[in-house]
Amino acid sequence: MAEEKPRYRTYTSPAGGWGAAAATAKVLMEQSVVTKGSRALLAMNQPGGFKCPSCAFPDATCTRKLEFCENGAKALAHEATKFRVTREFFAEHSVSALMEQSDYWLEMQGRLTEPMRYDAATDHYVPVSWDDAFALIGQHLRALDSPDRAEFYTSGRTANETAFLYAIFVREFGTNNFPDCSNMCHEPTSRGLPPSIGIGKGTVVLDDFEHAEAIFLIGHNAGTNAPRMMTPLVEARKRGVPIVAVNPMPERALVRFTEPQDIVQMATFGSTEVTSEFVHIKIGGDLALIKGMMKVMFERDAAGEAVFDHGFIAEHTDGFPALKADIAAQDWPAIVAASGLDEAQIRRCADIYIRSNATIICYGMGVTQHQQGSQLVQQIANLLLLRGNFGKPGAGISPIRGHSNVQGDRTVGIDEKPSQAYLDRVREVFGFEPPREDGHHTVESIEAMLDGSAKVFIGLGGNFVRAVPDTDRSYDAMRKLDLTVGIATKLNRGHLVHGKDALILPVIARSERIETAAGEQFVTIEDSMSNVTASRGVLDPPSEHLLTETEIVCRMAMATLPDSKVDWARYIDDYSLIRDKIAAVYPAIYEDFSERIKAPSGFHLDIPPRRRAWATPNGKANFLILPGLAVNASVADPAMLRLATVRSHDQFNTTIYSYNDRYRGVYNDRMVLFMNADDIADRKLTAGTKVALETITDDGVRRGVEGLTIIDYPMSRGSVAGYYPELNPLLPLAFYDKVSGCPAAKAIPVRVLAVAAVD
Ligand SMILES: Nc1nc2c(c(=O)[nH]1)N[C@H]1C(S)=C(S)[C@@H](COP(=O)(O)OP(=O)(O)OC[C@H]3O[C@@H](n4cnc5c(=O)[nH]c(N)nc54)[C@H](O)[C@@H]3O)O[C@H]1N2
Ligand SMILES: Nc1nc2c(c(=O)[nH]1)N[C@H]1C(S)=C(S)[C@@H](COP(=O)(O)OP(=O)(O)OC[C@H]3O[C@@H](n4cnc5c(=O)[nH]c(N)nc54)[C@H](O)[C@@H]3O)O[C@H]1N2
Ligand SMILES: [Mo]
Repeated sequence: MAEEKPRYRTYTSPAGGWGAAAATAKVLMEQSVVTKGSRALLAMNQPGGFKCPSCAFPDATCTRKLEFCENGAKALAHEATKFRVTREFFAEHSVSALMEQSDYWLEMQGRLTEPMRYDAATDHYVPVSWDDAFALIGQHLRALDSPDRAEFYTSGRTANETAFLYAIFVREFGTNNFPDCSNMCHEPTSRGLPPSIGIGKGTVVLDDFEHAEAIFLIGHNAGTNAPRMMTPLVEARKRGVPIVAVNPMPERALVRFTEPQDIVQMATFGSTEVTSEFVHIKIGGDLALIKGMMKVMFERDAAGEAVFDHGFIAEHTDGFPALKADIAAQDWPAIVAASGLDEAQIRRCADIYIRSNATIICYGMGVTQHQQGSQLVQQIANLLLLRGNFGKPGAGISPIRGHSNVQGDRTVGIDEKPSQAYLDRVREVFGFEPPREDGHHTVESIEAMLDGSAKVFIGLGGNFVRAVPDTDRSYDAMRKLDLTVGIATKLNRGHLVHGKDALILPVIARSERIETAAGEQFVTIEDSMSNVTASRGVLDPPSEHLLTETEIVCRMAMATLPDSKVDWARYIDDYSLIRDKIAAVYPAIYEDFSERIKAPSGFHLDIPPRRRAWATPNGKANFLILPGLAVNASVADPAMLRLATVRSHDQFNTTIYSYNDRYRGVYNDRMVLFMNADDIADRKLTAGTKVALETITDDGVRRGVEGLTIIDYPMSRGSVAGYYPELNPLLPLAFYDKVSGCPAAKAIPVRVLAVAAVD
């Protein structure tokens, strides 16, 4: 009998390489789309083709033969799948029965094929005509006593054209309630950076990686979540550029990587050591590291070394004396304790930073998803400002965004706190008065559902209930609503945890052709480095009953606003008319949109810090202070561990592609807890046993997750990790960054309970 393979085994090969090539082939086979999928992959991220529906990392258009990665291939294969969810499927399975199935099972059923309405009498979804679906939405929205009783969610796959119109529709309807996935993701960048450098976006472009003299990667897992980023990193490393990775988990691709598209490396089983300095930070310890590095800089400056760019600081910044005072107030024992690092390593990091004349700092969810994520992002900007690392080649700040168009959606109006200037432009261009008060972000929208003030939820993409914190309370919140609408490609839990009335509206996906009465249409997206490019699908949609997202938005508007000032019907067929309106509302960045988008590699939106121009109230870049060393509320419990919820290599957010996490050596299981050997021993536990986790809070709500298998993993001490969304029940809704509204999905205070002790 064949021996069963262990579920947990250390992955010793380099990341990427043949493992990635094999995984690409496997997922195309699983979804039965080998020929169709392979053909589509050739058009991915190519001029005239479509943009990868996975992450937001830019592609070096025109310079490489193929521009996709293993995880882009998974996203495509799952979108192009041959499996279908039909009316017969819904007739066979009640909603209660579907609730018993896993997220993975729901995903594997395939593409949605026609609009469906929930029938409470039978507890089944039943077919509904598009006309009746829109009529139901219009009826519910018009019946509300205030437009603020509706919540309009957006997930970041939505293209610019659709997101722009959705923002216009919702504002003409009368609210700024725009909870969106960015609220849970890089909102600390969008809100934290404007007071600091005058824009809530990254300042580097791909070309800067070729000129950088040092690269810092703080709190993100590029090999899994932005695999195309490995190419510039490997190239920089081959040039001898120091790469510092700051992470509580020694992520495999940060250590060793084989370029799947480097034929020589593939053939020779070669690989590149990516990180020159691995910084094994405690979860939540980054603030202490950054302040420690600055402390070294102030010490060396005091000793007469040329450490700071004094000319830049004098001409371009404000707040340097306050920063100096704040750094002087931190002592080494506290810095070492809060970061979990040796003083010597912090000094090495500072030295790498001081020696480099052009530094890029990249960061992800390990930085943003903390209770003071926005202020932590500001400290990264402080560090860069000290050496004038803005507005020169090879330098700048580089948030690694998530969804392919999450940045673009925000640029074109998905914003619960819109600027008055934008609202004025909307009034001028469309002729209605938009609401001026701030709306709800994601956490506030759940609070409004819980207190009964919200009545309607419309989700343009995404899987809201699985993505948000406090799963049990969020399910209750959703079930109180009068109407929930899921505009989606795939069935997900968000469609099963629903309001009294509920609709599932299936859409044409990114990789598919959009044919309208005006001919073939394309959409545009903005990547993480502010490049705007066109995306044209190449595949046939999976069913003739699907609509485009744009048509759905227009028809929701037509059904809701009979006296609308906007000629919605025109935009259904001709997307260039939408782009003309985007240009009219945003003349400074989108002037001549329709012309400029004709360039094969699109165009770059203006980022003023690249010119050392600062759109802040004082016209300077500002050093902003976060006193102390902690980014999360302290907890006085000696048994406490800090939990980070992370993605596996085989998922895209709430979409689970498989139960494996190859680079971390986990197979056929997602209910695991990554834990340091000493932390396991201290608790008299052993690897392989099952435990429960409980959140430490004082709000009287018990939050626990049971059945987690301990994995002995090289985590930093006091830090544990497990998978999102399975561990979302542990995240208290109240633990969020008050500047940006971003829920803390990292550094949750938890204790481990031996299973026998649970109940
Ligand atoms: N294949 C794939 N690609 C994706 C996604 C996906 O799910 N699958 N999701 C997309 C989306 S929406 C996003 S936002 C991005 C997310 O991409 P990432 O930002 O990489 O997201 P996470 O998986 O949450 O991983 C965060 C990393 O931060 C580390 N970390 C945790 N806590 C801390 C801390 O306190 N300090 C530091 N320094 N590090 C910490 C974790 O160990 C982990 O390596 O990826 C996008 N791309
Ligand atoms: N604990 C914890 N929670 C987290 C995070 C974390 O790190 N830890 N990360 C947060 C982050 S960074 C993010 S971005 C959010 C993600 O939150 P969401 O964006 O809401 O979630 P996704 O899983 O990306 O959404 C997947 C669904 O989108 C639909 N979909 C896919 N493609 C399309 C399309 O082209 N059009 C339409 N209309 N629908 C489509 C499919 O039906 C699919 O089921 O989760 C957040 N939640
Ligand atoms: Mo994200």
